[in-house]
Amino acid sequence: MQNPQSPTPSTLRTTGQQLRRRSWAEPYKIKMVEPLKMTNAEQRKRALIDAGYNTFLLRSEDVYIDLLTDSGTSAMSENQWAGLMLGDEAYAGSKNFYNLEASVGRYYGFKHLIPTHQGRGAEHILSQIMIQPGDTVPGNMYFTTTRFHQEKAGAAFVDVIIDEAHDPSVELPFKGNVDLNKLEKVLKGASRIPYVCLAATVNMAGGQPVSMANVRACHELCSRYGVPIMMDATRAVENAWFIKCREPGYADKSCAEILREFCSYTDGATMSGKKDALVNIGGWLSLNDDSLAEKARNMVVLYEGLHTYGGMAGRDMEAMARGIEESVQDDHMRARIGQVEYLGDLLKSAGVPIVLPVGGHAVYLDARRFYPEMPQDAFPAQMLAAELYLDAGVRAMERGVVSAGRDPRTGQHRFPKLELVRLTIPRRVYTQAHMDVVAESVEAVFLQKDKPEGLRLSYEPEYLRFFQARFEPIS
Ligand code: P61
Repeated sequence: MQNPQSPTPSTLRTTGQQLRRRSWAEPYKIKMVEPLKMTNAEQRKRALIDAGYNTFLLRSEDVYIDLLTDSGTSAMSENQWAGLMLGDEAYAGSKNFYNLEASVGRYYGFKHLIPTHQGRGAEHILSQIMIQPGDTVPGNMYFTTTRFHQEKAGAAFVDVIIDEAHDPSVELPFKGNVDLNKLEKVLKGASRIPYVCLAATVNMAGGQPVSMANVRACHELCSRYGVPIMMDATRAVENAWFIKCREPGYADKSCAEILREFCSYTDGATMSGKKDALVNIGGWLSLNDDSLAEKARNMVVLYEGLHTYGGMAGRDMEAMARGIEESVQDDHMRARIGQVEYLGDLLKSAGVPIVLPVGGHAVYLDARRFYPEMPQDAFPAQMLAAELYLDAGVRAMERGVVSAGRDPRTGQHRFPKLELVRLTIPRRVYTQAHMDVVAESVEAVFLQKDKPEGLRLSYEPEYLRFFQARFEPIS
């Protein structure tokens, strides 16, 4: 798919007087570096066994290129670091809270801001104040922590994303879209729907965006049924960038303008500041409704902290206020999404099976096509993430049957259609050369002649099992 916005070609004259087109480069230079430890195959094998074949349980010092997540792993700017020194650590009414409130109001447009320690803190509070046992919450594909809090509050989650989102090979510009027919069916049929949960972008589908036309249509439909839309705004700026690049009528609008319009079709949002907002910790819940916001403020003091810090230090709120402003800059987004696209293009041209089109924060490998013979209950994606680590010390994340967990009613594995491994790119951290190394390693693993048989669970925790589960090889 052509991305009209990504290269801003300038022309450079070479000595031969030929015109050569150059694509973009990052809009920053590197001021401080963090050394990486190199390991050999024997050390990695030992580390993997110690970690029970779970990349979440590896020590980060044993990892060469860490693509586990883009969550809290971004590099902050000099402006953000300077902001840390301006932390006002008063227990109540920190000036940094008001800066954060202003920044969220300006760029996202919501009325009330309730800070939380990270995204799941906001999800917990939202679920507790809005959901009653027996409710139904429709959403455009599940996310692990989001669905967990909805189910814990007594709701059943119903997936209303378009069917194509479950097929890694279908190329559509807005594969995160809600299927309006599916949604209307749920709106008509379910006894009580506290809200529709709309993620932008959709993490588990491969970082796929939602179009402006789709969120507008959702808004119209939900308004008819009197049901609010609560957005998962974790990567909404990346979503806005895709709208700019792919949706007719938005090429000349800024990312910031698009984000405001998108949010205007929703009634509130949960946010993990650890992604788009370029900070290492923090989150928030935003609401337009006054009485709901009052309930949330009552809850936040129980679980997070006072309503003017919600689990964050003053300095962290300042870094996030500044990070939000940087996150909506077009030059930043062009480089951010461009780097992900670069890795995706390398893998695509090497014939490696990936989710198409390449999404916002990560390239997703289709583990089923790496190991076509392996049954899903031998955890192909978990196995693939382990093999990638063994090959070159690249850490990735399983996003398949392990992440999907067990159905709380039947206790059986939930078998998702997508059995993926996520190569997640932290913001402003790695170079193009790192991406080249990753692509070579993934290709080598794809071409391996001796395919592993898979894994079996040796320890399974009760909640969100993928974080702490342990495995051993079947053979
Ligand atoms: C991630 F393996 N994401 O992608 P918190 N919504 C969305 C997220 O992506 C998200 C949260 C809410 C993580 C961290 C993580 O199964 C996992 O600030 C779209 O992490 O609480 C987090 O935000 C929650 C990794 C979370 C996982 C859950 O890597």
